[in-house]
Amino acid sequence: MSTEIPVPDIGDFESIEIIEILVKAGDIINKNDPIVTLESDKSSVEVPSPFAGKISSLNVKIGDKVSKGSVLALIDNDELNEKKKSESKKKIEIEKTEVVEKEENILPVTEKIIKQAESTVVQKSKKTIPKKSYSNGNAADIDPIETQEWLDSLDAVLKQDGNDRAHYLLKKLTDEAYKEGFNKPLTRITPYINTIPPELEVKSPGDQNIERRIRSLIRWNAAAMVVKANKKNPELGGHIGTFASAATLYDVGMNHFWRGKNNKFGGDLVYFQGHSAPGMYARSFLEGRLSATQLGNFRQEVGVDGLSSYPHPWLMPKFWQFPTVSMGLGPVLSIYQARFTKYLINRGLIKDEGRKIWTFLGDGETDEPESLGAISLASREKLDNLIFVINCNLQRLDGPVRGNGKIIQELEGIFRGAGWNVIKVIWGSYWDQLLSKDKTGLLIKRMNECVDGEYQAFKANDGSYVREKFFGKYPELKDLVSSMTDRDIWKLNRGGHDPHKVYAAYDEAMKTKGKPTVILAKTIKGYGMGKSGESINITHQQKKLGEDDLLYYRDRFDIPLTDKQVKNIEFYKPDEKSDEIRYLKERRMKLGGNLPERTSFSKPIKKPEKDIFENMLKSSGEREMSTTMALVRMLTNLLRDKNIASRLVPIIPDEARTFGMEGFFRKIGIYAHEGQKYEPEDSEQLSSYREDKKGQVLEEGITETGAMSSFIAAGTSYTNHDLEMIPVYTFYSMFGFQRVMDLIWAAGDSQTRGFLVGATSGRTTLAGEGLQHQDGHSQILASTVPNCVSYDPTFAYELAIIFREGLRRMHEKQENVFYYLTTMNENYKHPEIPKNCEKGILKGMYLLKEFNNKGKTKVQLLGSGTILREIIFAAEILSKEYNIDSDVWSVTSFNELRKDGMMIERENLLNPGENLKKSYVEECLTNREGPVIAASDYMRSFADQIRPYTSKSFYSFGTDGYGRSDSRKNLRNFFEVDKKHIVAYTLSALAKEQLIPSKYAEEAIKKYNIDKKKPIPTLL
Ligand SMILES: Cc1ncc(C[n+]2csc(CCOP(=O)(O)OP(=O)(O)O)c2C)c(N)n1
Ligand SMILES: [Mg+2]
Repeated sequence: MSTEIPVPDIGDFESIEIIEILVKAGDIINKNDPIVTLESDKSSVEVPSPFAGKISSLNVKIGDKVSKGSVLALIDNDELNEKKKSESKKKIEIEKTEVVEKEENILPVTEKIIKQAESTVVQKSKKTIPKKSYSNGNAADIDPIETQEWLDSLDAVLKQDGNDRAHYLLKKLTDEAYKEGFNKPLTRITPYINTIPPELEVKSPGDQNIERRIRSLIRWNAAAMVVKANKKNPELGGHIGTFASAATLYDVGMNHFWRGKNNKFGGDLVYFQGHSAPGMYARSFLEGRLSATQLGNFRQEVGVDGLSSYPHPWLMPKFWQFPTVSMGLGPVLSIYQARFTKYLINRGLIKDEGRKIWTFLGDGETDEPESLGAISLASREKLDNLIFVINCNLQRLDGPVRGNGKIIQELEGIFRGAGWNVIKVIWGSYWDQLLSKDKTGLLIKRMNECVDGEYQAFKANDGSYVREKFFGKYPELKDLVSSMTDRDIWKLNRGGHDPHKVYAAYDEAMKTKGKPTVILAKTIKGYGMGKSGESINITHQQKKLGEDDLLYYRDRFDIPLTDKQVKNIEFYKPDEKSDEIRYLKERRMKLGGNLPERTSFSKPIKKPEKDIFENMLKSSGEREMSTTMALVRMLTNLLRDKNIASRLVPIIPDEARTFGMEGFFRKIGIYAHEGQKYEPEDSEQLSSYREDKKGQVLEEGITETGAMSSFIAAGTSYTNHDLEMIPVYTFYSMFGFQRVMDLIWAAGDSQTRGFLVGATSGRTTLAGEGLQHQDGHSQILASTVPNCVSYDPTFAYELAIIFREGLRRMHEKQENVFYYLTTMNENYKHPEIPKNCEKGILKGMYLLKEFNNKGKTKVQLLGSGTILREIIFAAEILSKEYNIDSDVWSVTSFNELRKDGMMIERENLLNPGENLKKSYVEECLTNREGPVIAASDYMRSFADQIRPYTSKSFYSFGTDGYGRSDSRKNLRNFFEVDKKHIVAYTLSALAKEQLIPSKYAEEAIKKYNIDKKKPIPTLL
């Protein structure tokens, strides 16, 4: 029995054209296999078959217009049941093999390595909480006896029934209080003490003496590296204070937690705080990964084997993984990295090995909106593979981060409010005894009331100052420390410098499930630098230490160097056989490998066969479409290529419908880690909003910063996950480079591979949207990024040739470039690809048309993007009405032409005695007649870039100035890039060149009503 396959609900559309038929009579198909592709001027979607079976007949052909309910084909039901049965069997088999494969893939050796790594993480031993004496720490307590009764009850519950029961009761109490009208929200901020009480701390299995010695050596070498460089040349700069404050935070991770990448395990990913780079180099030096010469060449990268100022994968491609020094980028990039890791796992593309992403940032860095702006995504997506460590040294560059408040408390509230697990590491072990000895509650009270400006001052002074200013405020507290010397008081350490506290916090973070963790560690900026730079406002900038300071630093950290060696600022590395070096190497070996280290073992992706692009190379006939639509069509085709399909990562910040990409929702699904818990209101429709745990589209919501971070995560997957992915991030072109340029720069530094697509581009093409939407400069911004390859194509075939080459370069040849393509929303017909133009399309220009029949005078007309069409119209008018011949060039990329021009010019200048080489622009134009007229929908400087590479007179036109709303026609007239202005300006240019009399130009200006008095649009 045959069943009809009808067109499902396609939303608001009627009479939509069939542009492709994907099955024929006799084909046996699966459920959801595409039958036809429908295309309106707004979107392109495949219609899937609702059943499996054998197509018995097709009822439509290409070019037919269909609406909801139109019958596309008949499918044979007899086959249906058979097919269904075998399909479900097959499915079970597939599922089975997947599961089996997954388990088998985890080789016993891998398990061993993972277990070994985990075994360094000691399991928490259950300890009983000793009875605490609660007391009146709150001066506002009006009935201490009643308070004590409540506290005793709590104590009893905690002892008998544990934390969960206590938490339940507290919640019940608060809920009840709210019901009764209690209107003071309970704070998300806990007292200014460590989150993990000493009794619950998991102890480090490490040898603390050796670890301290190693840490001291790293401290010395890191500081020496900066001082040495600046002694050589004070221009070089550098930072000592940042790493000095963070050394313990890094050391504990390196010795015990962060697993390296090897052939059995993917490795943890660590985003190091940019300014702490010297510390990472210093450790690598001890590990034997960097030489003393390299350390001596810190911040010297020209002509010597030196080290980058900060983490730059571009400059140290085997070492650094993530560029983090532009503050705020590390945090947001790492959140999306953690999310992308889960995406790959949920899509079944990589194994879940329990890898973690660790991110280090400064407390000052949290001022950046990028640092905190995406933290809710991390908890919403339950990123328990993500751990932030915020080094709260209370200072940034100029002074305190929150002199009048407490940054740790502020951040605790923000992160806890956003749903993170917060672990505060404020006080070191020396405080434990004092805290337990204090029966008055005043110590916590005093800790709570002091602001960061005071805490900074305490550490800039000495023990007696702390005694007087901190403990001295309450006589009870003064008594508490009366038996301690000033030296003892000075020794009261901060949590972030205490390896035990740090270990316990990291251990807890590793075990946290279902949410991300932030560790707020209190430290001292410039720790150990003494009077020259500890906890003082100028610490951040301190890069020169005098001899006395260096000697103090050596003594402070027991570095076995003589005075003379110190004065020479020598690095220190103990013998390979020393306990320290053996210990350090053994720890890394146990943890599976080096860190940081950048490698890639990904396999190249074969570029798709030509036929995937074939229908884009043909004429669209009478059909009009935009290049954005052509792109969507191309991506739909690519999803049929077995090598490419699963690797495509379409990324969109809430604009899929604008770009006609909603067809992807049904076809490949929107990634959602929890799947879809609701039936979408449009579930009956073809482009229903379908969320799926295995979904492929990253629908980011309205965040270009987030979308760009996803682009970088996907585009660097070849190194971070050894798996090549192909991100295609499509955005409103105005909200791309202009909005997230710093991230795009970081994408270049990270050697990201992928396609950025600035859709709805061009200052006059996006007509109605106006000033803040109309982009006339993203191409120029793109030209500033060295490894960004950019094009502004006009026709579908150009786009196809460029895209295919992009895939070849990035994924077959594995070149570290990324592409920027501008596409438009203007509909027009697309011609068939002319012969022999592929090379020109890729190089940046090719001859599209010649008007040769008229004779006397000729002009070279160059057009890019949509303005090429104005140029073609202008060429026709010049030929028909003025007898002027022209060569019309399609310029696909002024940016690429400029790169070629620069290169050739430089080569010629470097080889003065040799025959001059021709730039590609010259090659194209030398034997052509007449001046050059070049125009685009971008600022004039876009076309101006090639002016130096031709000896011809050159006139460029573009859209300099602010955009505004109006029709395309009016806008092109306003910006003087329409066919009329091009005709008039061409005639004027020819007159200036004395090739025609000026009266023709004057007449044209009059004829086209061009107002000579109208100011240039940049002034309007
Ligand atoms: C986007 C950006 N703005 C400004 C700077 C300059 N800068 C470098 S370090 C620094 C202060 C950092 O303070 P914090 O985050 O607290 O780190 P710390 O050195 O104290 O650990 C500033 C302003 C930068 N690197 N990036
Ligand atoms: Mg700081």
